[in-house]
Amino acid sequence: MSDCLFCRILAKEIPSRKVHEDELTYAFHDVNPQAPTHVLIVPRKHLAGVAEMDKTDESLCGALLFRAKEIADSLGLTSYRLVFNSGAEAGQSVFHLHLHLLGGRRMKWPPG
Ligand code: DGP
Repeated sequence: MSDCLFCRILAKEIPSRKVHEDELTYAFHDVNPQAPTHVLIVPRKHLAGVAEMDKTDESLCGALLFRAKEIADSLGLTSYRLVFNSGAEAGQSVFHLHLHLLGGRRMKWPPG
């Protein structure tokens, strides 16, 4: 989608700091990090968010989660938080499905 920010990052029209890529996913550092490590894992397929997934996206969802675990391992993180913001009221600002991987500092719970 030409008007989607993360599709444009995937197309390399907008630069990003790559962490990992494979046939299904692309991972890069968040431009506005909320922790010493803040990586976004996105599917190459455009989906607006969690709410737009359907049954056919079940394995893609698993791939995002497993990729996050592999990236955390590769970065030496033993404690980290994984977040999907779903919908504007939950804090979603970019409407291309993405998983936040945050680590490197103590985090509060509940997040607020
Ligand atoms: P969310 O609020 O859950 O939709 O998260 C979107 C994240 O995307 C937010 O943490 C900031 C990040 N972000 C927005 N624009 C850019 C960009 O151009 N480059 C990168 N690397 N990250 C971006």
